[in-house]
Amino acid sequence: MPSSSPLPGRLIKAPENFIDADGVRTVFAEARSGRRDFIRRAFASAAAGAGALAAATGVRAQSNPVPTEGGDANILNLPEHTRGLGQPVVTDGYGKPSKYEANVQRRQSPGLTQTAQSSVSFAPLQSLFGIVTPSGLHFERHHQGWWDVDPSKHRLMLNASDPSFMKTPKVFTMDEIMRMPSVSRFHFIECGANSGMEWGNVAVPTVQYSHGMISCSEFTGVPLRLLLDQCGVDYKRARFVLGEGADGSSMTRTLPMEMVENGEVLVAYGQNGEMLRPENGYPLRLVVPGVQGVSWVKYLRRIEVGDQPWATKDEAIHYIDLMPGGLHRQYSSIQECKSVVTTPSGGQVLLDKGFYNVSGLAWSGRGKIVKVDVSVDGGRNWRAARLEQPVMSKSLTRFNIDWVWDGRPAIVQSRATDDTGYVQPTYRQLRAVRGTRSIYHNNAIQSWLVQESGEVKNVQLG
Ligand SMILES: Nc1nc2c(c(=O)[nH]1)N[C@H]1C(S)=C(S)[C@@H](COP(=O)(O)O)O[C@H]1N2
Ligand SMILES: [Mo]
Repeated sequence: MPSSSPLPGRLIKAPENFIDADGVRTVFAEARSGRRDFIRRAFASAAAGAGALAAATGVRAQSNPVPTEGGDANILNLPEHTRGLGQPVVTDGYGKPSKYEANVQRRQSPGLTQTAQSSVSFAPLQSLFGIVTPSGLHFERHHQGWWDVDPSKHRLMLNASDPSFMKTPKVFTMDEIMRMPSVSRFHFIECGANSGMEWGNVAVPTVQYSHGMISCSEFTGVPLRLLLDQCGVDYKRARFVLGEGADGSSMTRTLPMEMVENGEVLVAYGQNGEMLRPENGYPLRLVVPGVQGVSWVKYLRRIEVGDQPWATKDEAIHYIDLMPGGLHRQYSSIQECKSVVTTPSGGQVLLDKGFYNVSGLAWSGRGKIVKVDVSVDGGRNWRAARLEQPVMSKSLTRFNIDWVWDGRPAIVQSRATDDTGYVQPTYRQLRAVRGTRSIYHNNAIQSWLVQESGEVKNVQLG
């Protein structure tokens, strides 16, 4: 920030706890009785009550202002940690975040799902820096709960729907897979249903719930192509691949062979330098760059090759897009170019006029981000944000831009462009093609209204 700039504005971080245990029970009861806008109302009442209070207390602790006279006690009085002996090494064989960061948690959206086994937890995007999602904060989507699978007993089988498509079907142990030549790549995974609650109208208050079904990691594994080559696949005839998970959800998804042939699809065991977390498919999962999360089969136990798509339950009944004419789109798997401002974002409060670093994330399932424009006036004027390095294909990209808030209402938006030239659409443009009854693949421009009070609200422009 140049020294001539106004003072940095202070900001209350988004309240992380909206609802207590009682609130969650109420929301579940309302959901069961079929009331439609239960999520929005639950959030609204919770934010007005406990949430707002917690936030107000939180900001005092966070900002801890320097006194104008008499000196700063935080400098003048040497704290215990300067005078005493610190903790020894290996207090924790596996380290944890600071206790002061305990509020940064992945969270379930109250009332969204009826069971916690077939559910979603959202990553706290408002609290993260850069592009990597810490593994313990990675969003989760399980159709039938997660397992900690014993890697010594886990097997990956490769076979074909017709014996003539594959010379030698094989079974691999984890040990065999981990001894093969590996690659490590940064990719985002986004659930196709991310932002899905917002199709019809504004539904959730914070970026954690509107966009938190995305995460980005460095994945390590073996290109699936390598395993198929070892089995002697007839690529002329076997044009499709099926991945199958070992959990009770029978998660099975078809991939076109082109995605595998170019070496991008990985059979991965590594995530951010260590083994996958159990919640994310330990010990083996598919990494399918650019494609919606459901195809990233966890607890991967079988790959089948065939000459046509399988139309499994997760691609015939679920993960289809209802179009305005009443027809469904099927196999719409690529996550199109999208972005979101994570600060300032819904639930946060700007306390002063002045300088703010507007920061956010952009991504595209088709390649690299080449540009992110930011508007603070609801899309009338746009300025190009700085893209922070590294900018990688089918990965998250961090963007930042300076903004001086003059204290008047402002609508903050970001609009990403990828290297195919595709520009992220407005809600109006997206709904003109897709209608309002979809669940999946909502990549519309997100709007955050900064009110005169400084409170930031999720809004949609007509
Ligand atoms: N075996 C298995 N794989 C699965 C699922 C599942 O329930 N079981 N859920 C899918 C869905 S819908 C998504 S969005 C991603 C979520 O991956 P994560 O939990 O690592 O974030 O996993 C996919 N792979
Ligand atoms: Mo998903």
